[in-house]
Amino acid sequence: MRRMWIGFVVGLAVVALALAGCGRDDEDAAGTSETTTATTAAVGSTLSASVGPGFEISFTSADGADVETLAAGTYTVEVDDQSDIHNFHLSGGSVDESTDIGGTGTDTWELTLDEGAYSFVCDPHAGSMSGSFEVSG
Ligand SMILES: [Cu+2]
Repeated sequence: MRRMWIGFVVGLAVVALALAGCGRDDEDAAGTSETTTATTAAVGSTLSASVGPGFEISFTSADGADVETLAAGTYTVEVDDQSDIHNFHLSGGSVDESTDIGGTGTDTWELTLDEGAYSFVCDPHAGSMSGSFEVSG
């Protein structure tokens, strides 16, 4: 009877260790994917603002990752408006820059970003084409 009880306890311990191991692997995988989908960029660097040709809008750093946070400072923003039904409209702090809805083409904005919340949007499709990032002081 005592021998069966010990076997049961050892069995439980093995199952618990296996579950704990799986949990750690999942966390590692999630942490790795986060670093590739969100980023910050150095002050003074060039960022890319893009809209179209489909219903896509993005604000990315040089490595192609979505910008989530920036330090306050001046940045160069290369804008690529690829559609005559969309625009790229960036606002926050003292910044309020926009491309024409009916126009297409590239532009370069030199922007000084102060601390605060910023958002970018396609005005005609604000419900489905938008994003945001934070600038820290
Ligand atoms: Cu649009």
